[in-house]
Amino acid sequence: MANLTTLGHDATLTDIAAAMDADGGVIVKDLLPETSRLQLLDDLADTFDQTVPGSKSGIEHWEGFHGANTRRFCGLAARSDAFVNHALLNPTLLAVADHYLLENATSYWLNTGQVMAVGPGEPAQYLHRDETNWPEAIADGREITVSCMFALSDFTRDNGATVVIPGTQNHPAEVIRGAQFADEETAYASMPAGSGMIYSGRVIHGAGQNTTDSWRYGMHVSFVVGWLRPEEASPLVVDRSRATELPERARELLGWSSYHSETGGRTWLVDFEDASLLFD
Ligand SMILES: O=C(O)CCC(=O)C(=O)O
Repeated sequence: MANLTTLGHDATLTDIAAAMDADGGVIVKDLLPETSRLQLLDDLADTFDQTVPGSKSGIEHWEGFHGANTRRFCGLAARSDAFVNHALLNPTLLAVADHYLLENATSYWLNTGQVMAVGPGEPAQYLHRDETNWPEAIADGREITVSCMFALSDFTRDNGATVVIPGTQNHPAEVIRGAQFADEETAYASMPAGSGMIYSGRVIHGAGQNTTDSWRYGMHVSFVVGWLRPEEASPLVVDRSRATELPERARELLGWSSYHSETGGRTWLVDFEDASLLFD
């Protein structure tokens, strides 16, 4: 079995980037303060209870990906201040996103904030790369998306801890949807509740098999370069009145701001102006 490095809450960006460069992913303990983790569980409890396990897509390939006994839902910034203040604006995660994504873009935004709760008896998800969502944009050596899987409950090998294949972030750029690796190449993001596994959009990974009778409660937060369209249409969910209540940086990350490329291109404007001016 392979391993991922586990770092403490006070890990520096240098430590985190060194582990990510080596393996494609790194576990940071206590990435979420305990009070925020409990608040998140409380804020999301009703939606969790109301969410029917399985895929809403109706598309065979996505049904397999989403899992028949996995509960998924988004719109977390609309539902929880704790999500905004401690996950979306998590300083460690933003420092990592700055480090990898600002090499390839002048800004980035939220790709998705998503509960991924793997239920009892769920088989392992097929292995994939997150960047596969933008097949037209993938390129060797270029990071377009960075993710974090926050453990809202303990993650263990038995309950579906994320499976990661360290080193595969350096394999050639190609669409990966389903791949096989030997046991000795495979790591499991086993981590205590409150930890986060921060990982490259290029590393091959997937949800593990849950052989227990309880739920593995994960929350995925990912960012994507500002010149690509995110998976989740955040500004259509976090409406303007909710956005007004949020810190400016949170609003920008949720799409209430525009993209300005280094060479002068401008997109996602409101009547030729930066979308953030709506709040002036
Ligand atoms: O739930 C997990 O551990 C990973 C899931 C995942 O990678 C995904 O659905 O994109």
